[in-house]
Amino acid sequence: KRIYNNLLSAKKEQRKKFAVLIDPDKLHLKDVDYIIKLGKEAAVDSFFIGGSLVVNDALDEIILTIKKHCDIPVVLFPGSSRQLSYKADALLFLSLISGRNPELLIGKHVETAPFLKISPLEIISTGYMLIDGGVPTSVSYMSNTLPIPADKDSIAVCTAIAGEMLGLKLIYMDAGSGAQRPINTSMIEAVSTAIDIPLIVGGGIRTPEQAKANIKAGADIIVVGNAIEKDPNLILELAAAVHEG
Ligand code: 1GP
Repeated sequence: KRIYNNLLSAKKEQRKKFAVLIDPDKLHLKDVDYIIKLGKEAAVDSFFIGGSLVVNDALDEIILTIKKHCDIPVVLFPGSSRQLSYKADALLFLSLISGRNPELLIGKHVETAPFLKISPLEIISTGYMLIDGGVPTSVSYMSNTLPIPADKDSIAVCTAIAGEMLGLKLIYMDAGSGAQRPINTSMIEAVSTAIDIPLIVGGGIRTPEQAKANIKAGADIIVVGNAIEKDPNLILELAAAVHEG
């Protein structure tokens, strides 16, 4: 449980973490080298890999390229049960607890459990909460679920507490990739004070100021994908803002 234990000790010591999200559909293999170079320079804490669809077969190749050049952990953040690679270090075993689609609460988990059980991957059970980010997101469409309204902090809090009580090891609050509005800091603050497990926040974060505000509000890990796809150099400033705490 190397990766999860590391997250727990980082939380205890107030060391905040920054993850770069790589969507194999959006990032070309030829650009991965540059992202890795910047990731090393910025001491990025992990690469999350996944997307809503992933229609190409670059998953393994991207992971192998990362592994060849650095030892930054690679964590699968799967948009579907097909996004599995034994080359990664860990997998977020996502339960979409903000939604009411049984397939994404337990169905897919039953189907994939026997494969994951024998895999070398560290499996980290994660309560995934979709929060309304202003525009309909791919996740919302693909999962056939409604996100939690952006101003309903109490619903988010109760959902996160329920996830923690069910034994989930992480809570991931996501406004969805490319969200118009990232999650309100008031909601992040309310959720982070209500739970003891690490809190991941992502979706629509574009600036170091936003990343810092989320950290100050109680997020333990910040994930950015879209903004980095547009301007990879942002990795340096975003990671610095998060690591400064
Ligand atoms: C999406 O939380 C991630 O699932 C990251 O979102 O791509 O908008 O940074 P962005």
